[in-house]
Amino acid sequence: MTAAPPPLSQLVADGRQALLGWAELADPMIAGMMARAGFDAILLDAQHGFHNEATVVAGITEAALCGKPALVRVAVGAYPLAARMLDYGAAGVVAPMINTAEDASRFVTEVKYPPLGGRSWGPTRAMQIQRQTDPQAFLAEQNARCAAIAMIETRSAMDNLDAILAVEGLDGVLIGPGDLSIGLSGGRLDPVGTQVSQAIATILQAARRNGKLACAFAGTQERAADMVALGFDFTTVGYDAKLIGDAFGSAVASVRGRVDRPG
Ligand code: 3PY
Ligand code: MG
Repeated sequence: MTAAPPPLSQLVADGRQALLGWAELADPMIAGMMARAGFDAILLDAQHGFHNEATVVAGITEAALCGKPALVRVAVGAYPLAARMLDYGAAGVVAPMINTAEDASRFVTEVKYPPLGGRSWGPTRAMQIQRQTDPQAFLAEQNARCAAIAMIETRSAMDNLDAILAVEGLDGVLIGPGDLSIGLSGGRLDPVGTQVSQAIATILQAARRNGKLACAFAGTQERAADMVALGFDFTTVGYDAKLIGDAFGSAVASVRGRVDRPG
């Protein structure tokens, strides 16, 4: 049997930096392909991506087959779903549009067991994914193991950054550069512009100050390399629909280029 997927904290121990495969497409085989390709962890996107509860269960299982942990991004305000994703065996949950410390606290309450939070007990599948057969031992390590990650992607979140990061039980932040650019500019999508780049530096410093994980969404390989160079713990490298679409496009262009070549 493959070893159990490690917790996210282990992937970034001793200053290591992890790459996060971002899966919008709901076929669980995508998660497996990403895991085999070398991504350290996989995120299944149930906000803008096409994942539902059944495909999340399958995607987490497929990643676990390769010994890789899977996170799930839930929809805006869907805090109660966080605990359900963890019951399915997710290593952590990403909550979009966290704007205040109150938002972060409500989210943490769903992710952590008492006394830190209010998560309800029922981890049949999560115990299988973690290869844990002792319920008390499982319970004892979950609050440290299951990550609550808040997306910082609005002007309000920037205004409340330190208060959000100070929430006990919040493990880290993930920057959403698309929404952040729209919010900061008052309506322009510019995820790699100067305004967002400055905000990224501010968020990274604030995460470090508060001892929390710093995660970046990067839409391209070039941008991902920049985020790794800045020191982010987790960085995405584009996302499956774009990477696959690009690969199709270059395959077609390559064949057409050979066929159409004069002489
Ligand atoms: C954003 O850029 O706003 C994101 O949420 C990344 O998916
Ligand atoms: Mg967003």
